[in-house]
Amino acid sequence: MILYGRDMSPFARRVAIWCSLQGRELERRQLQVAGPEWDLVKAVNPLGRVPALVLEDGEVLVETWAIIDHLEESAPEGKRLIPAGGAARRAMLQDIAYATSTGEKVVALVYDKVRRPVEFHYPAWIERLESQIITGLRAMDGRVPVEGWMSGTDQPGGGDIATVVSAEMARLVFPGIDAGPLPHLDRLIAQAEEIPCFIETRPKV
Ligand SMILES: N[C@@H](CCC(=O)N[C@@H](CS)C(=O)NCC(=O)O)C(=O)O
Repeated sequence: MILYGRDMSPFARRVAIWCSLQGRELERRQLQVAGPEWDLVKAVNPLGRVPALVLEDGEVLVETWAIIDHLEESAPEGKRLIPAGGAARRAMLQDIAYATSTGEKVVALVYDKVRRPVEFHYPAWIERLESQIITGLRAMDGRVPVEGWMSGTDQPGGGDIATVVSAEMARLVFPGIDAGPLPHLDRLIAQAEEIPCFIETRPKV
């Protein structure tokens, strides 16, 4: 399979880590959606967005949730990263939801604060995004257990992946955003950073 999207994208990085933890072979195309490489992304996803995953038979999947759905459905029982049902599944999907929503706000802030020329900044909107990132990070911290993985098993699950990539992205790109102490997130990130696929995909700013 071929994954389009850089590790700087928390969405693409999530798919890359997911594939790795499931033991899948993955070729990477670390293309930037802003700039001249956009045409190469559009050739795969007409909307010019990442991640896009090209399957072995050439079929293209877009949107992280749809890609993850395929990875989960096609994985053998012991390799699935989301529980099959019940309260555990519901909780993990909410872990993913909080982390993904926060990640979306971080990406929005990149476009509205970093990429948009200063004369076109809308300060009230930037302030709103920053406050959502802060409350999002705090909500994520509150969902991380005191020890172990959010999955409740001896290995990271889908919620752990989503939480770590969104929190790391927020810190790497906007180190000035102060959400106060986030001890559980700090611990989870440190734990994840002992696993090769988290280290290898850590974006370099
Ligand atoms: N809802 C999408 C969001 C993906 C997303 O926002 N990707 C960004 C890069 S981090 C992108 O492609 N931005 C370019 C654009 O939306 O035009 C998903 O979950 O896959």
